[in-house]
Amino acid sequence: MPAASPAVDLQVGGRTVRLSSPDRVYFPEHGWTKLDLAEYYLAVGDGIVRGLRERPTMLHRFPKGLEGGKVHQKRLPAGAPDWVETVQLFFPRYSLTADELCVTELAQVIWAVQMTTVEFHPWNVRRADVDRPDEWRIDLDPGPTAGFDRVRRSAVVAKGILDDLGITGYPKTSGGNGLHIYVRITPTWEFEDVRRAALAFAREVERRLPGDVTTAWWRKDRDPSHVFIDYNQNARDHTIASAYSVRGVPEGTVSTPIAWDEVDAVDPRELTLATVPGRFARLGDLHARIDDEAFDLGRLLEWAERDEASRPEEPEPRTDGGAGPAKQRQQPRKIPTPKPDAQSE
Ligand SMILES: [Mn+2]
Repeated sequence: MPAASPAVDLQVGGRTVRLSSPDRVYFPEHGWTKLDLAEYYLAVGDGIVRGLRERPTMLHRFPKGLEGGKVHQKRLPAGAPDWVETVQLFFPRYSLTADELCVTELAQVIWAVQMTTVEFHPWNVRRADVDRPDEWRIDLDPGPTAGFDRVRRSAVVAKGILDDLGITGYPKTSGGNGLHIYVRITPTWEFEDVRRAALAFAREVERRLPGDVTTAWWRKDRDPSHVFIDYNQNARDHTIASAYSVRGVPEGTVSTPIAWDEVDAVDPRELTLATVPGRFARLGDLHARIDDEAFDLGRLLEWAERDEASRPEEPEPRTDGGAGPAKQRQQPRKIPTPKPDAQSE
């Protein structure tokens, strides 16, 4: 047995990040190591920083590689250098605060990799206002027997509705079986209104594609061959993997920005930490313009009001940040209690 590999020093934008155990295998099926992971993030540096910039970010850490199990970590790991920035969040349900990683430069991403992070899960807010999302996330989750063709069709219809609204959406693979579409919005509305807008949008997709799409929250109410549009990803304390985040799965897939004209042909399984750097070098960041314009949810909130007048209220997930009064949360109302990410990929 060779001795443990010596640490390597990585130069990242004027910082030095020491990477310990660089030869530790994280992805056994491919033999990809911790150093391979760090080099992946260096190769897509502008992209991963754009996906995380100034957002509270939860870390999915794998201290012993994928085979050793995952740690979901809100708080910044101990021992961070002073240039690793954080943002403090308050979790009313526990009356606790947590200082989460808040990326402003690539070296902080690489430091998180040193701390065994594989996946980055940012909030849909930035630190300037952690109560008002600046990102609406359209999460297309295929049911267990839904083929990817259904996801493609759902995405194309979603794009058509966005076009009708004059809104630009930015698609990416989820790194699993689904697709995400991100929309930059003005940080004007609180989580609940963003969620209402997201539900109204999802219902419009469902109206146009009733044979492919569902918005039913309860799994038992869903056709497993349909695509669920998970509007609750826009609720407080729900996070999904960022653009360019590697996923902690044996294939090392990456949540990868794509162009709209790739929706019909993309094979998400081919977008991995081994292939995405070459693609990034060729195409650049396909989400590079996401911050150019922020959109308004006014029309969607009108749709929400219309829907709410004619349909029963959809359940809200209980989260760490549940905003309602305590007595309301204690009512024996049948509300879902997903852990963040529990029903998503
Ligand atoms: Mn999803």
